[in-house]
Amino acid sequence: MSGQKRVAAIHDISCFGRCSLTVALPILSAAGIETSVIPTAVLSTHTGGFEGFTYRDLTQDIRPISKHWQSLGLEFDALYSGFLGSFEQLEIVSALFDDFKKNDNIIFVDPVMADNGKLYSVFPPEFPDGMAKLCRKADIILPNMTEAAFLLGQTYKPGPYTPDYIEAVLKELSNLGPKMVVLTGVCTENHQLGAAVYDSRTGSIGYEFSPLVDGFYHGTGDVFASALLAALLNDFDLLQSARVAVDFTVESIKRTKEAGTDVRFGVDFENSIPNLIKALNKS
Ligand code: PXL
Repeated sequence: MSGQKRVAAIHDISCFGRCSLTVALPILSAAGIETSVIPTAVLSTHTGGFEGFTYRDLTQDIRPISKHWQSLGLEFDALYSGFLGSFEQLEIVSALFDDFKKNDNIIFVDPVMADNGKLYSVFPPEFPDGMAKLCRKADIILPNMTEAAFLLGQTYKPGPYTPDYIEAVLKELSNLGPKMVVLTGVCTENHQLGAAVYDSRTGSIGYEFSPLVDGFYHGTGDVFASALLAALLNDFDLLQSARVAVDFTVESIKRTKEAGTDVRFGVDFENSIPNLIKALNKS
């Protein structure tokens, strides 16, 4: 496909607390990418730290939406999935990937399910096996270090990590199926935090770091993944895309920390969008 790139973003809408679609849609759109959405659920807030959130499951809408799109002959440069709420959704999204896969498009799976050594409370212990199955269909996956451990059925090890450990994890994740792996939340002995990338087609491994900013902010995985996809679709290579995504995410976290915002509200990525666009125009 030539001309403007088009993505299908398949995530929930958390009405408050910047994450999933309320992050993916503005970031991809700002990067010049036509972004179609399949909302998988509507929640009043995300599930990370708010009591009493509402949850309307939209599983039954996913297949009719994708079948209608197929009947229209729509094609996508990337299919981007994030938080998926059930095994049934994993199966339906897997079938959707089969329906829209082409030789030259990207299946981009962010296996959102865990952080800080723990599976999110909404998921049963077997959920990572289902997510690992979906990852087999992906061209690129972007787990954080906790999700990587769950995908591989290994015990989570807190950082800092040695390059040998990171490189083994990257290769084992790629053995699940995806050609490319981006590992996030990679912390080194030098108090840096960032991403490690691996492309199994060339065997290349690279790192992009930033000085560690303390504190845990919700939705930063979605901010990072959306910026990385935005850069890839603007023809940056995997490592350059990781740099763009690290810078965008860290700048957004720093601004949010300075403002003293409740960490559950997500990060102020909105005011980093001008710099994201500048970075994307520097090709
Ligand atoms: O940011 C990931 C995410 C997305 N969607 C929902 C979530 C979370 C993380 O907690 O709860 C509903």
